[in-house]
Amino acid sequence: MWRSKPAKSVNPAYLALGSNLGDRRRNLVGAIQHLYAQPGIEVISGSWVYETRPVGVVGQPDFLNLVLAIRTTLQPLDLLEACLKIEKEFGRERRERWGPRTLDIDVLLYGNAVLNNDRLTLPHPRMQERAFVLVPLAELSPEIKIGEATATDLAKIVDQSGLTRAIGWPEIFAETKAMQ
Ligand code: GSY
Repeated sequence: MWRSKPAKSVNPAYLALGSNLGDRRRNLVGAIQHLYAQPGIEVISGSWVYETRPVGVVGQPDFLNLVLAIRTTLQPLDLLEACLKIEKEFGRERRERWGPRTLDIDVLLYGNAVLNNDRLTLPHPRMQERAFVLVPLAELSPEIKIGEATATDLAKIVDQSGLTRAIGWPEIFAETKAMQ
């Protein structure tokens, strides 16, 4: 008897992108373009791109950071793999744990999933301390919960002094489309 395959579930997720080496804007636009082209990922929207002071290793260049809202049929580890593959295409070498990078893509949230294994922790373990993640996330989804608190509540209590709005999402979206 012929049976149709069960439909894959579609899950909301959030990705944080950052770059502080090379042509940072081009790195982000290129990464977003790759995400648009990725089967199983639908990019829904993006935050402002922020110019941000580095957290962790000081003395490295400032970052450009943004957060993307996506919908995906990929399972969390497959989504992570897809992000790592795109990072690799942009020549990222993991030279220094907290050091400079051409492109970083972190999976922040995947629906309400709570996961803790050697490859992926969800929600992202350091997102609650990072203004460069919380501020753009709160912009996209003010009420989204990270544990018990909303992104907006958490964004209010982190130090936002190293963040400046640099490029609006419509401009980045247009550049992504022009690249195709
Ligand atoms: O974990 C992301 C890489 N990263 C960043 C970043 O993306 N932005 C800022 N401002 N500081 C950072 N430190 C690290 S590590």
